[in-house]
Parts: sequence; C-alpha cells; structure tokens
Amino acid sequence: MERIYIGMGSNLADPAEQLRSAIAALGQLQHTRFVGVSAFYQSDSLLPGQPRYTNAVAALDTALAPLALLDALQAIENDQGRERLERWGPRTLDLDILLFGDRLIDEPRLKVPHYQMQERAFVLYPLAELAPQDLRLADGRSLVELLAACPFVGLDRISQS
Ligand code: PH2
Ligand code: MG
Ligand code: MG
Repeated sequence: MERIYIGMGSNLADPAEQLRSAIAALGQLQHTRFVGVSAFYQSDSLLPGQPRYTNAVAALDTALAPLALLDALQAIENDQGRERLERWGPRTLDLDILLFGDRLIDEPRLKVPHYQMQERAFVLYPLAELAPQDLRLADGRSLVELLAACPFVGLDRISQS
C-alpha cells in the first residue's frame, strides 16, 4: 500500500455536497483504504469570472497502480456530472492525484506531483492538516518550506457540513 493524497475541488451544483459525495465514493474504492479528509476551504477561482471553489484534500492508502487509480477517479468525476468542455472550465468535481507515495510520474495522462500544487494555498493548507510534519515532495522540497512561501490569503476554512 502507498499513501496518496487527492486534491478535491468543485465550483458548480452545491460544491460542498459534491465533495461529500466524492468522499463517500473514495471510501468505496477497490484495494484502497480511506485514511482521512481535511476541512473544506472556499476561495476565488484562479480564473476570473467563475464561481468560487470549495476544495479539500483526502488521504488514502492504495494498492492500485497510478493509472488504475486515475481511471477510478475519472469515473467518480463522470458519475458526478463532470463535463469536459474546456480545459479550465467550471466543474462539478475535480479529483487530482497530488502525491503518490514518493513517486515521480511523468506520463502523458498523469504527472505527479501535481503541477502547481506548490503554489496553491487551497492545496497546501488542507494537505498540511493530513500530512506528516516532515513530508517532502519528490524534488526534495518540504511542505513546511512550501507553506512558508505560500501565504494563507483568500482562503476561508469552513466545516464539512
Ligand atoms: N482549480 C482550477 C482552476 N482554479 N481555483 C480554486 N480556487 N480552486 C481550484 O481547485 C481550482 C481553481 C483548475 O483545476
Ligand atoms: Mg485541478
Ligand atoms: Mg483535474
């Protein structure tokens, strides 16, 4: 089993409810054990003119291979009405593999660590709720360092219900 972290985001159709449904679906994944989930955080979209996002991070242990996990996550996104109309369009549910053990993955369909997670407060702060203090990305940078360089700005931490 390897420890993985999933970034969850939604900015359509009752985002908090989308995340709660996604958490339930992650709990049903084959060959996988649900470890925990962060609080929910609201923030403006990185792209102007879109509804605000609700984000969270989940931790799981899995025996699935990375691309099998990606397929399973995309099936959950599709089940929750994800429409892929434009690359960065608003979405009912986005499930991104942030970290997969200490692997560096560079495949056409999957890059891990997730690109730009280093700069995104809505990824780093929820991740910090779950990850061990000494977590390092595959490039050697520590979560503590990344948090220090990424101010807690524009984030509202909310309860999950
Ligand atoms: N995801 C995006 C684009 N912009 N903004 C916030 N606040 N949260 C997101 O998850 C997000 C975003 C594309 O994946
Ligand atoms: Mg994303
Ligand atoms: Mg995505």
